Amino acid sequence: MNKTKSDYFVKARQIIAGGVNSPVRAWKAVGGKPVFVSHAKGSKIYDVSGKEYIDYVLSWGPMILGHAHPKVIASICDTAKKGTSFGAPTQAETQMAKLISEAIPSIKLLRMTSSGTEATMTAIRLARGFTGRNLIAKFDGCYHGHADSLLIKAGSGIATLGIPGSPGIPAELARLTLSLPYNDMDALRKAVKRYGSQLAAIIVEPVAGNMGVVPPRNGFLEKLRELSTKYGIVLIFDEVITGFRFTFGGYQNLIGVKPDLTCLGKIIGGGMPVGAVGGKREIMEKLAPTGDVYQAGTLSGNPLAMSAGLTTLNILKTKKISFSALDDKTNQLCRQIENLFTTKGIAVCINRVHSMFTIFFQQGPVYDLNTAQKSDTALFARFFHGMLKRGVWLAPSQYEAGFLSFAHTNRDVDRTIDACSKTLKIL
Ligand code: KE4
Repeated sequence: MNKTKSDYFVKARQIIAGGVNSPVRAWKAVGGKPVFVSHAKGSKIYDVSGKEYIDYVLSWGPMILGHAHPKVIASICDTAKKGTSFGAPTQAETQMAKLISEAIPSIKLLRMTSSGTEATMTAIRLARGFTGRNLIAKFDGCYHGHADSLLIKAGSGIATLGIPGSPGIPAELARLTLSLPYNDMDALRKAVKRYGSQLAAIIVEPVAGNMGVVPPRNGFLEKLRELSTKYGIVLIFDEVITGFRFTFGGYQNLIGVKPDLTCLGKIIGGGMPVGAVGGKREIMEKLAPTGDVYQAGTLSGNPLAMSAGLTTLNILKTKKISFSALDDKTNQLCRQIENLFTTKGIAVCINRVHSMFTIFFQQGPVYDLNTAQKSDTALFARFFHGMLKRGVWLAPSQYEAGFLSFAHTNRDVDRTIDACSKTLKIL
């Protein structure tokens, strides 16, 4: 029987909350019923009816080599034959920690987790345990996973303490998080002047990807580093998206700003469940069992995730891989899309950092959450569906990042431009 996609979603919603295991997959931001996927290979993803799409979501970032890379699949299969989880140390975990530490020198000691959320949650607890302070600061529009202390909205004024970003988070806890405007140096200075000695940590996406792509302004991260050092605040770079996305290392390697702790995820797991937190030895040693800051995980450092991650990172480390070529391809795509919109007379602002990008449906510039939210999300939704119909799978939200992989070809770019040109005719 030829099931329609709505049948799959109807069935899923009967037994899975919202029909999905992560909210953004339900396509609430763009409307319509989500496409169900059957498989993926390289730069392509296929729905249950067999339709092919050029994939710019890449599972929200991890699939930088493209889907089902033969060496990654082989490593998972070979590893699985030897058992899938032991709950005991393995050499692969040591190899992973060594590889990450060599790639990102600020990471002297590391702890694996099974998600980015666990990594950032652990980093916050570590910073609080290390400093003995309770307050933390984040930035509006940055997402660090769904731990209570990080699902916080900005308070009414710039330097007022946070309010819960979701029901179920106690106001008392929310008040321990300050949420500041991204890229706003004055707000940062004022907040640190007022709360500096009480702040355990400042956590930031060094390149924001969760309000759409928003790069740091010149000097913003350097100022963060300077103020964190001055007030003894633990500076945490959330590199869950940016880790190994732009170079064989973190964004920190490119700008020469060293955080005290770094959170990783996505790419380091090669598509398997993964996260990691690492950084200064004196902080990381606070973690149980050497220290008394508790953290644990049944599947942390899981053999399959280590195998897929090590294979992925070792491929990224080879000279055959050219991150600059990936950047050029992404630039080529974005420039051609921009030209099409300009010719059509529709205002878009495309933010691109290396191989991640967002097409904001507005004049721009977009440099923080407030400016990002000026976008025409209804027009974005129409564009999303128009591109989907023409075989191009974009992120189903204006406030997400698009990604290219090393499997994306010039022909993929040409087909995407063609789909864009045809979509603009009906937009
Ligand atoms: P996970 O718990 O989803 O592995 O990682 C949380 C996380 C932490 N930090 C950053 C910068 C992140 O972007 C994420 C998760 N990213 C989202 C998409 N932007 C994952 C997609 C989803 O939530 O389904």
